[in-house]
Amino acid sequence: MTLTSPRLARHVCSLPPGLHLARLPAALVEAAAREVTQIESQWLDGQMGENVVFHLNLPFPLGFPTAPVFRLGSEETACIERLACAARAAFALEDRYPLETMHAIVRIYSAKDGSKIGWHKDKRCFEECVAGVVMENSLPRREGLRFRPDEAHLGDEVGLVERSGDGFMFEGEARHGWEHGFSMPQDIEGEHRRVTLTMRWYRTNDPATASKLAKWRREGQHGKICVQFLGPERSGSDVREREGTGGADYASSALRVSMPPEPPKHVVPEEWSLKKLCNLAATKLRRPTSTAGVPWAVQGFECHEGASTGGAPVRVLDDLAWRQLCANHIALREMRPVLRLQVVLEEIAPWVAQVD
Ligand SMILES: O=C(O)CCC(=O)C(=O)O
Repeated sequence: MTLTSPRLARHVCSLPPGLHLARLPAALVEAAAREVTQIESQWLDGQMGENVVFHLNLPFPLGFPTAPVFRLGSEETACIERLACAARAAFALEDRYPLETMHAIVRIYSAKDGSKIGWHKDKRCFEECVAGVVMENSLPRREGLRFRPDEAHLGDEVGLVERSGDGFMFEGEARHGWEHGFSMPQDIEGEHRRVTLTMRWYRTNDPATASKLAKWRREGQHGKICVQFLGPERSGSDVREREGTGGADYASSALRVSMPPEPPKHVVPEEWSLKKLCNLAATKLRRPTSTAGVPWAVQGFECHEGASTGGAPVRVLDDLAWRQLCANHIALREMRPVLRLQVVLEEIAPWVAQVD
């Protein structure tokens, strides 16, 4: 393995100073890519964002876990972890950065939803060197990560032409004087994907980062729960609008509330009251579009997840039921994946709504 891949360098005009390239073993990359596919089908359903992600070892941001975080040593991510170690060795970072402070993130970009990552520089809470590996790039022209200088630096925007197994590491000017990003080409059609593994290391000499790291190690996701509001069910009515109509307006004759195609996730403290959760749901639902203008309030939730509820759907209309649902969810599901809550709405009299 060499530190500069002549094949990659041929395809770019002038790389930012401080960007290094390498090749990682094909068998290891393929095994890691297979794990990504497996995890994607089990854990990553319904993520909203510029791309689909999961983390290894530590979350980012620290203390706000919005996607699964697999511990080092997890059997689901054994090959991805080996690949991360191989990349760390390829760029001679083993003696500089320990595995304990590594934040590795897998990002899946799909042509079908126009995934991207905007222009950015990696945050200062991370150590100097940032490393990455391309696990898959099935784009017809294999467009990859792009770099452009900031206002204080000279150079032309350049793009890597990638193939799976390409590794890169940036430091110095490439890290602090240039931005990087990726967008699916505009004209692309079909199922093409780009899948990457990026590794950064938290700086432990920064007191704020060190204290967040210590909290994460002590508590993990303890005390937090990630919820997703699915939409809505009308209280006391025979008409039940179910989830699964992706992006549709959920409508009954009297009630019409529109939901985004994939509702976002929200991390909330486990001790929140049902009232607080209902208020959050109400603010996240888009305004009613009923021409009749029927006012409504979020009364509670229904949960259909067998693992959380022991089979039957559970209605959560008071604090006791919410506490019970949380306790079951946490006891049964180790990594606290998203808890999907179907909103139960109640109609309220127009004069009450006006006072509110
Ligand atoms: O997907 C990539 O290659 C880059 C990811 C990245 O820039 C990041 O995670 O900050």
